[in-house]
Amino acid sequence: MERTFVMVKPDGVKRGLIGAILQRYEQKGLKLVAAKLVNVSRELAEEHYREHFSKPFFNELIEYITSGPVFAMVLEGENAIKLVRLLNGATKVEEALPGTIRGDFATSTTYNLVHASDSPESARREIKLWFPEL
Ligand code: 3AN
Repeated sequence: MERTFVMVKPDGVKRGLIGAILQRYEQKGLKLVAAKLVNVSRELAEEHYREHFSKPFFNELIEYITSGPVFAMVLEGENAIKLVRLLNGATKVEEALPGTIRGDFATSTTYNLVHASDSPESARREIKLWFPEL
């Protein structure tokens, strides 16, 4: 069994898509182990996205993720990390295929609705950062 950190970002929460997005993970057979609505501080945002610190879109990313509550969760299942990334779809909006969350609901690479850990190392780091009690 593998665990992954996933969040519905502020645009998803504002658009009322938490239920629709969570349904896709649950339908696939992934189990929700923890979840909460979080008002993200600048500090938490910068720590979460620290690998993007030097990217040109870093400031925009921090503004976006702190612009309203996010729905943070931990999902568990076999190959959970890979499966959630498949369900989310490609990062670039023009590459996100229909049938994926981004492909069906997102129209922007910046405002792309969901985040999910991309490796076992980032899953461990992100779960510890967002759910230290787990
Ligand atoms: P993913 O969220 O698919 O793991 P990352 O980790 O490469 O993608 O990027 C983190 C976030 O940074 C993305 N979800 C998106 O919001 C933003 N982002 C990534 N690439 C770009 C880009 N070229 N222009 C603007 N925002 C971007």
